[in-house]
Amino acid sequence: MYTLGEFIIENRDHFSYPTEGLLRLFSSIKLAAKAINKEVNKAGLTEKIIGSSGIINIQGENQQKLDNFAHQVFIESLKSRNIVCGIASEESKDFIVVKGEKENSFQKKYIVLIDPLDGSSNIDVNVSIGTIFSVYRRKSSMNLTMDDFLQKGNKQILAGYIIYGSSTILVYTTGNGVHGFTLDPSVGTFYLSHPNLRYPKIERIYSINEGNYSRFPNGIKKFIRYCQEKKENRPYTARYIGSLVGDFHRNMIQGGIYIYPKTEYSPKGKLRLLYECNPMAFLTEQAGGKASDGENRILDIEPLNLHQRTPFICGPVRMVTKLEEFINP
Ligand code: AHM
Ligand code: MG
Repeated sequence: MYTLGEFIIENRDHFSYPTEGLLRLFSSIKLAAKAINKEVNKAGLTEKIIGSSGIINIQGENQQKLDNFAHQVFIESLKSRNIVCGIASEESKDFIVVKGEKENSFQKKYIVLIDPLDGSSNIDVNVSIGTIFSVYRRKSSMNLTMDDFLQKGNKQILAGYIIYGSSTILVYTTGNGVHGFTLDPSVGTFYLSHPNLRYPKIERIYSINEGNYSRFPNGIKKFIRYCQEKKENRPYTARYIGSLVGDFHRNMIQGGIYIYPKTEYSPKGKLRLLYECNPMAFLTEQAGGKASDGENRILDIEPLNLHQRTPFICGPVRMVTKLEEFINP
C-alpha cells in the first residue's frame, strides 16, 4: 500500500525539479481536496453548501456555493506552502499574486492554474464533480506578469484532477505516465490504486452533449452518425455525465472519446484552454491518447488570455484522428 507521498519519493526521477517542492505542492493540493471532499459528501444536508452563491462569475455563469468554497480553500492552501508564486482560477477574473517576503525568491517558483470545482451543475443532484489543476514554472525572475500564466500546455510540469465520485481519486502526471490514488476516508490518506493508467486498445464509448446536435458543425454530426453505425466494432456506447473529470476518467479506463465542439451558440467551444483543456490534454497524451481542437494539438495552442475557450476532443488516438478527418475532409 503506497501512499501518494511515498510514491513521489520512490519515483523522484519522474520530476525534473526538486522532489521537496513537488511534495509541498502536493500536500497543499491533498489538503484542499480532503476539505472539499468533506463538504461534497454532506452537500445534501445543509443549505449552506448546495445552491447558488448569488454571484455571476467571470465566465458569466451562476456560481455555486461549493464553487466559491473550493476556490477559497485551494487559494489558501496553495498560498501557505511558500512554494507557489501565482495562482489563476476559473472562478476569478485576474491572476492572484501570492504575497510574502519570499515573493521573488527562488523558493516561490511555481504557477498554479485551477478549476476548483468542475461540473458544478451536478453538485445539487449528487453526481460526480471534480477539481482540475495545472502547474508551470514561473518565467519571470522578479514581478509576475501575464506571460507567467499564458504558457503553452506543452510547458506544464504537473497536471491532474481529483474526482469526487463513488470514491475520491487523485490522478496526476508529471510527464512520466498517469497515476491514480484513492482516498481512504477513514485515515485521510491517498493510496496508489491506478498505476500507469492508459487508454485500453478497445474503442467503446463516445461522450458528447447530443442535445446540441442541431447546433453542431457538419463534421461533428457525421462523426456521431459514424459512432452509431452498425459496422466493425460499432455502434459505440453513448455516455455523458456533463462533468469533464468524470467523463474523462471513465473514458480513459474504458476506452472512449470525449468531445466538446464549437456550437452555433458557443463558436469558440465552452471549455477553458488553461483550466480544463491543457491539463486534460497532458494527461491524455501521457495515457497514450490524443487531444485536439479538431485541427491543432491542444498542448501547442498559444494562449492569448486567461479565460480563453476552445473546442476540445480527447481520447484514443484512432478515434480522435477519425473525428479530425470528418471535421477536415
Ligand atoms: P463548469 O466549469 O462551469 O463546471 O463547466 C464545465 C463543464 C464540464 O465539466 C462539462 O464537460 C461541460 O461543462 C458540460 O457542459 P454542457 O452542460 O453544456 O454539456
Ligand atoms: Mg470547469
